[in-house]
Amino acid sequence: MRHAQVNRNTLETRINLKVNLDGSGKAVLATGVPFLDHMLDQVARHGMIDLEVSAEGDLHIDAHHTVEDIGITFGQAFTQAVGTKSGLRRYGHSYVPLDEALSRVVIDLSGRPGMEFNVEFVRARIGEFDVDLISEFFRGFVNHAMVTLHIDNLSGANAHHQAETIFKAFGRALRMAVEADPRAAGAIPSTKGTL
Ligand SMILES: [Mn+2]
Repeated sequence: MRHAQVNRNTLETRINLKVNLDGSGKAVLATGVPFLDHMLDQVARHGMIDLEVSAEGDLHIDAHHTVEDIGITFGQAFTQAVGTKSGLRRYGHSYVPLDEALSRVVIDLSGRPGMEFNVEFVRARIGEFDVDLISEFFRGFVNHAMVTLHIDNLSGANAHHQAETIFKAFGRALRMAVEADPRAAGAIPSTKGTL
């Protein structure tokens, strides 16, 4: 089982996160940000990973620190859980539609943080949730998971749908990238011999 637990405490947030990359899609989420819980539930379900997140953040200011720091903590736990990446597929991609919305997410467990985020949300807020925080979440993840992540929203007329297709496609791309490649015979998937 590839799993990890990270506790991350700052003056802004206290986060406890557990991830199991070989899970069954079970999520236990109490981030204090209901829309983020809804999105992380998609990552777990469609990524077939088990995810437990509890957070106490400075929500009296806004959700910024909490969302960003959960991305960071998830990235740290992911790095631990994925280990040397030997025998893995390394690359993952997915297209996910939801009615009129369509997003594509492509991931490379490259060992180098990099993000291309091409998303124009049709609204600034989804309920109480500020859509700017979605890129903050992924940037936090990318910087600590040390992955290359391309996120493109290709269509959408509803911001909730746009967000949901992004998180679902992210989960599915992640699942593909961390899957064992039965033909790789445990080799590191790089001609450099390291990732
Ligand atoms: Mn929804």
